[in-house]
Parts: sequence; structure tokens; C-alpha cells
Amino acid sequence: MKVYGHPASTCTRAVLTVLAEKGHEAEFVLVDLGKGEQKLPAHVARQPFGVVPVLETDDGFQMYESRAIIRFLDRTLPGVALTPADPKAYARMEQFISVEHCYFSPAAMKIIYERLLKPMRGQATDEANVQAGREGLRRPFEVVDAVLAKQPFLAGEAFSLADVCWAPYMEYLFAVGQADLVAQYPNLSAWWTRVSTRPSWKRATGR
Ligand SMILES: N[C@@H](CCC(=O)N[C@@H](CS)C(=O)NCC(=O)O)C(=O)O
Repeated sequence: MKVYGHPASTCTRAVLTVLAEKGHEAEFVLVDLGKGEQKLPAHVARQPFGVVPVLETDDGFQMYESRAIIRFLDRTLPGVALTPADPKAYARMEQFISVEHCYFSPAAMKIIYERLLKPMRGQATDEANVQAGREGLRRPFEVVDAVLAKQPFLAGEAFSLADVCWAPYMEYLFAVGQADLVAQYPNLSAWWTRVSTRPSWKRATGR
């Protein structure tokens, strides 16, 4: 199995986390985002939107879109199940993957873009966008903080694909100076300690 990706990419890290949870080794093929390799024809043939990651299985099946890839890996690889069997816990997992995709990560990415990606390109940070991102994080943080007061993980008692989807953006929020905001939500903070100290997350982030 091959993963085409970049080690700093949030979406690649979600895939690597699931592989680590499953104890499955995959060949990592670097697509150097700094050099724009994701836009070269060889990669666009694998991922028509010119982004990472892409998964290729040993029988040559290729797919893209990280949230689809992690569901596929969880369904096909042996090891711990990251999708709850109980229908209501399953519904919660899907709900919080959707909350991540629709509300949490767009707000987080506003800040990551301004504070990390723009400076890397020699562009000035627009603090108004950082503020807008912080405002956008408040509601998803309030919502999950209330949920995590009653259970250790987003879907319930067990770590699931929902936690995997949230982790990469949480990690970057600390790198772009948002620890003060996260600290306002004690249950979210405790959850992050649980998630970020898992061996799978350490492996996905190269720690
Ligand atoms: N919806 C896609 C998003 C992939 C994506 O945006 N990947 C970023 C890295 S996390 C990327 O390749 N960025 C490079 C670019 O936009 O050119 C997925 O979940 O796989």
C-alpha cells in the first residue's frame, strides 16, 4: 500500500493516524508541496484536484479525499475498529466529522493560513482574518466541550474517526498561537491531551 502525501499536511496526517492505529505499514511517497509537485501531471492523474493525500492499495486501486480514505482503511484493514458498531455512536461519529469539515476546520484554516502559510510565502498576516477565525472556532468549541464533559471521545467511549479528523487542525492551532483559546474549554483541552499523546498521533506527526 502507498500513501502519496506530505508529512506536514493535515489530511495526510489523518490517513497516517489511521494506519498507525491499525498497526499497518504503508510506503510513504512524498509529494513535495513546497515545490508544487501536487500540481504536476503525474500527481493530477492520481488526484484531479491537485492536492494530497492519495491512497494506492497493493492491487492498484487508487483513491483520494482523506475522509473517504480513512473510512476505507478502517473498513478494510484488520485491527482496532475506529467506527463504532452501535448505531447511535456511529451517528455521533459522522455528526462530528461533519462538524469538523463544515465549521471547525474552515475556521481553523483561516488562522493557519494567515499565521503559517502566508508568512512562509513572504506575505503579511491579516490579523482581521485571524480574529474572524477565532470567532468561527467559538461555536464548534462550545459544542464539543459540552459533549466531552460527558464522554472521553467525540463519538462516545472509544477513539474514532471523528477524533482523527479533528486532530490535525487542533495540532496546528497550537502552532499558530491559539493555546489561549483552547484553554478556555477544559473538556476540549483534556480530550486533546488524550488524543495528542496517543502513539498513533505521535507517529503521524513524526514525534
Ligand atoms: N478534501 C481534500 C483536501 C486536500 C488538501 O487540501 N490537501 C492540502 C494539504 S492538507 C494540499 O494538498 N494543499 C496543496 C495545495 O492546495 O496546492 C482531502 O481531504 O483530501
